[in-house]
Amino acid sequence: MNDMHAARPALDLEPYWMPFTSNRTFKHAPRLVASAEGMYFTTVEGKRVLDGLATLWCVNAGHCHPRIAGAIAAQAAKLDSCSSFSLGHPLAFEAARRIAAIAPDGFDHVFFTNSGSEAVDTALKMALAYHRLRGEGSRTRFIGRERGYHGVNLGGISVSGVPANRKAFGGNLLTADHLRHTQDLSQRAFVRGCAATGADLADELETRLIPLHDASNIAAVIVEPVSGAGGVLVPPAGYLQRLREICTRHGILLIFDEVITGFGRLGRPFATQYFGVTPDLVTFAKGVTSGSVPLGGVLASRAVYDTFMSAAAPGIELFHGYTYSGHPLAAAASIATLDTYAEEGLFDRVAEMAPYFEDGVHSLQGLPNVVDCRNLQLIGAVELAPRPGAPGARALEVYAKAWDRGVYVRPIGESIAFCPPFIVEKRHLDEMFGVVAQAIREVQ
Ligand code: PXG
Ligand code: PLP
Repeated sequence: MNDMHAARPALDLEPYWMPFTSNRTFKHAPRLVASAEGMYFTTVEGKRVLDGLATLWCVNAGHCHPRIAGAIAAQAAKLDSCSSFSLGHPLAFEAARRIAAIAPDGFDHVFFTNSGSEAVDTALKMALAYHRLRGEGSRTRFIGRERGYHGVNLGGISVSGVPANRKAFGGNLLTADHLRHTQDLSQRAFVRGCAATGADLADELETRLIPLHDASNIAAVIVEPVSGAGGVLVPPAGYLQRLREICTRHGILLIFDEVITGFGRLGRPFATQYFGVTPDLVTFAKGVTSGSVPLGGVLASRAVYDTFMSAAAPGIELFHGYTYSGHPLAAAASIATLDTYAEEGLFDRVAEMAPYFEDGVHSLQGLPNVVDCRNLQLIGAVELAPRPGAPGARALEVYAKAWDRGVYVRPIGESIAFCPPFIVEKRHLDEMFGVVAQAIREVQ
């Protein structure tokens, strides 16, 4: 037997400390993917699995798109690395221009990071420095929202509202307070799109949090326009408008964390445009490269950017940046991704597929233990009643059964999230919702 046919040594799973994973469980029964194309993963055993979550809410153009893969390969052979600290390369500028071109009016400047978590911490730091430059350095407190997810860095978990992501890290987080989340199944369940009631939940910013802390101490409010990792919570109609009005009245910056909603998830480039509400800073990541190379960033409104350019002392305006900010491979990947979105009309496709997707999500109503179905454009979730004494167990079991039957979706608490790539077809949605329905029926 020559080497070509020798059995490969068994893969050693031990050294990799896996993120957001039960390492002790996973390593007994690993799920390993070898390759992917379009809507499907192929596992190391050769099984095809439909990707119902765009990997982790990011592969909007579908897997291994030849145009994106080709651009990355070509760039790796041409200029593999270049600093953006008092140096540059044309592609990073071009990527910023292309992103600003599809951003909401007035967002002309892009600061690059490598992830959504870094984008969030960057936006929080920009807010602090912005107020200080304007002589309002007492504005240091942030307002987030319960069930909000803003990444895992220390700034992000300070404003996030997922208890498990905060509790092990103690009391030394940034000073923050939190709005209530918008879910209330006694008032709003099985709603298609935005609920007609609940916008008044935004008012507690003005009736409770601003009186308590005083606006002069508050730097920014940060929310996801549609919260994703907190369980897919769609905002009530008018809710985001009210937050905007209150922030404006009190000189508080509004940050939209568009790490999931950015780059087409709601059928427009950003949720900002979908909802017609304009924040002061927008964070993004994921879909900017369709998940192919790590990249994130912050879009700054003209007023924020101009404040730095006019009020900062001569020299560096913002003492912040990452070794890989504006990395050539990420810049090349993002330009190719934006070309792909435009040429294939993928944001319009989201809006086209949304009604069929909505019907699929709501087809799960009436199955055992289903207490809610919700959706907006190409993001949705089904929520199950918790099993007494075993929170989250039902959703985890549905996830595992669906995987075994060749469909990947994500369990979040009691919910199962759906967030397919934009190239999804009706037959894929039939497969995804069919398999999940079967799994829900089987889970007790
Ligand atoms: N903000 C939002 C709104 C996000 O969805 C981040 C920030 C952080 O991005 P990075 O690139 O640092 O992961 C995210 C990321 C989940 C899950 O549980 C969701 C995300 C990341 C990991 C897990 O579904 N979203
Ligand atoms: N730690 C050390 C010792 C470093 O030298 C650097 C960057 O130079 C960092 C952390 C930050 O790394 P990054 O710029 O990739 O975020």
